[in-house]
Amino acid sequence: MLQLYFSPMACSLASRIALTEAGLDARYHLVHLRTKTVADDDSDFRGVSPKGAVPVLVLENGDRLTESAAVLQYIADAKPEAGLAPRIGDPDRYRLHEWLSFIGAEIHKAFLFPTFWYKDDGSLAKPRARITQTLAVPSAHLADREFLVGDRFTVADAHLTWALLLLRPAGVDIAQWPSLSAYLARMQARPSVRDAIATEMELRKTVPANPA
Ligand SMILES: N[C@@H](CCC(=O)N[C@@H](CS)C(=O)NCC(=O)O)C(=O)O
Repeated sequence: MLQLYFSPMACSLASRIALTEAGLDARYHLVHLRTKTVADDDSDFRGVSPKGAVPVLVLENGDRLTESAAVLQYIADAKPEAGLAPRIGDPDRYRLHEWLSFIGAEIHKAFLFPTFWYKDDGSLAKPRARITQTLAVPSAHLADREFLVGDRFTVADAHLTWALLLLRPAGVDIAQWPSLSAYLARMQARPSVRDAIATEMELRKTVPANPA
């Protein structure tokens, strides 16, 4: 069985959504990110991954995969019939990769990560200015599309849904982009998304707040 190391409402939420959409069973291990400990047994999370970051997906053969873009594509390819990623060789597969990279680098690492880890210590003015420019890209793309890639839900949508959810606590009101607000509402209406959020919000009450 696959295993996912996650932290409540961290970027690993996208992997939980993908696993749920794929109908794949998995064992979930909660990680405390600030102390880098695994809640199961208080062990050092860096022993699982030296990166000390979630998500970590433990594969059936025991190998450990990190990086949301890789983990999400692995989950999609583990259940191709769920259609969570275009097949390899389909030109849209590169569009999927394009979006996963954009969300991971331009929204997560360029904005959410510093905002949640460094709080507002005066160094965040530039990322705050830039995020408006960044979000104009998916906003324009989604103005006349239901999903990021093709005409069905993919793991890129799982990733963007997580990022949009975190923007509000990061101080960005996405109401200024009606297509993004409408998209997030559509995504939150999906049972997989709703269930994943409900599970992690419940767990979040029991653990210290997580950075992004
Ligand atoms: N590039 C990685 C970033 C993963 C990441 O930064 N995860 C955050 C949670 S959203 C984390 O675990 N941070 C802890 C740390 O970096 O120390 C990915 O896309 O998966």
